Amino acid sequence: MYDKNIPSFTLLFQKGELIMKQIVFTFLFYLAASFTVIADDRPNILFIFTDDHAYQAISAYGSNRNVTPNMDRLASEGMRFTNCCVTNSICGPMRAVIQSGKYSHINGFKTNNDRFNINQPTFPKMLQAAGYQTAIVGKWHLECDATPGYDYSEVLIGQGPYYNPPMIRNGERVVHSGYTTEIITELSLNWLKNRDKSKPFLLMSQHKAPHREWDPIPKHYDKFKDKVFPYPETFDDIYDGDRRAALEQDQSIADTMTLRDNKVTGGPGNLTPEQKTDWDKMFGGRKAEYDAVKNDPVALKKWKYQCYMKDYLSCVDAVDESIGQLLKYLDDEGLANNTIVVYASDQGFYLGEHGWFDKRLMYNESFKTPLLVRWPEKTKPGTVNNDIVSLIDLPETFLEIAKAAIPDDMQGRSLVPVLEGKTPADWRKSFYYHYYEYPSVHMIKKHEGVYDGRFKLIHFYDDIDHWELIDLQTDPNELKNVYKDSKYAGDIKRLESELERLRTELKVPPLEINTQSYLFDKEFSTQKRPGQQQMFEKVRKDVERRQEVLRTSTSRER
Ligand SMILES: [Ca+2]
Repeated sequence: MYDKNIPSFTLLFQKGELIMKQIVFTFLFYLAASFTVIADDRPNILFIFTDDHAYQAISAYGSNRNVTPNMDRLASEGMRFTNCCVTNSICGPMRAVIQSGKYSHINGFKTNNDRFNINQPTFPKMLQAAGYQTAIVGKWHLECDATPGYDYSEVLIGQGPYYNPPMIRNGERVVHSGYTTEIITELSLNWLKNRDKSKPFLLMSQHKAPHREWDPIPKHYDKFKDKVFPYPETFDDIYDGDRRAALEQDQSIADTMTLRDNKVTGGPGNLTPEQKTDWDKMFGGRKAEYDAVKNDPVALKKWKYQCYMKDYLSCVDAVDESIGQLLKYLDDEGLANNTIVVYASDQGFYLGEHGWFDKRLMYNESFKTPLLVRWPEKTKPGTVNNDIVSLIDLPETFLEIAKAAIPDDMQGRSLVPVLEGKTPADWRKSFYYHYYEYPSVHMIKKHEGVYDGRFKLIHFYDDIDHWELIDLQTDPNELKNVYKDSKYAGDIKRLESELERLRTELKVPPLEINTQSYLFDKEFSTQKRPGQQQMFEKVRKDVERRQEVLRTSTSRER
């Protein structure tokens, strides 16, 4: 390529120029490359997740029991969703849904007794491959030790305790001392401070709180210790109106809530002497209070509820404080504008509605969950969204935000247009639900159902074959099954075919009905369900008593 006639010194000069050009090009290339990294302005994702946090316990959702200034801040600076549904109202399975973007029957984690197969595709793995720095801190609860997809993980073991939690940090066991909510906050902040600042991040900061048994610390408990909480409208529900599963549950404040739940006996087994002193200061008086009401069922139920609210809301208070600290970090570091902050709970919870605690059912308090999203660059502050959305939409939302490909077999839908205030015209108008864990703790029957914004058609199956239709327009508290009311025949037909359409679309296999099933009211036998005698016996006694209340109330009406 060089002219043979050119004198050698000229050739040398040309060669030198070429080398120089190469050096300059290489320098510019690396400069450009490093500039590309610096200029990776894809938004950060801060996902703050809790366990069993009822929307009724957030002031932005109208709580009449507590105030949550930092959650409210997310609502006033972002979007509050009023209609966020869960696919299966229980802890581990909902976490698996978020990891995989798929319903329980596809991702394989249907009940808390299952294990999540972590080898399947998950959205954090995809974000990591797309150049995000990924971290998870706190409750994992997928019953598998490995956490692939995360550059950093420090997770609780199983449910994890409220105090002094052992955790698994990148595969190694470590033990912390202190209050778990505060430890999770501190670990989250530490990771944020020490992260690789050249990459956008995903941080999942996942609390154990406010899961049962609702163990607070004095700093938060003192705020509530003398408060008297209002009772929900349905506190004294007697489960009439043809609601079999409601009648036959084992999650009532009256019958199921334990003395440990109410801090009369027991407590965390791993407290330091100082923590034990604080604990006794908080709860030393509970035994005498209990003794004063224990022989009066009406007074006892109310007292248990008051204890429950004090303890539960103290745990929520600690979470709210945690959110405040994380938001402050984003403010201080100038990250608030380019970080999408999502707050959600793995499902809703009963705070005395229907006389219950816990979750699992397709009724509103456990089927709906809080969802607050702040995204300053896209979402108008203070907006309220009523579309039917779900936690199953989050993985696709995060992938779209990260400009990563969304796999075809994920079963939610990205919320990005919704967050931009432009809900697509073909957004879902109905939603499929399925709960599987029975017989098990709380004895909530297996059920599936469809929700269309006004109605819920629910099929309880396994040891019963019971259908319910709830008309939320006339019955917002869900106290009456109108399935047998002929005036709804057309609605039932429409909802049945919608249920079938969704089952097909979502690839739901035929219902697994236990062939060794028993009929609750005909043959209450424990022999066909070995190993669960005690649970069945307890529920049988509770149900007999409830049926007596029902008979008495019906005869009074006559
Ligand atoms: Ca939960």
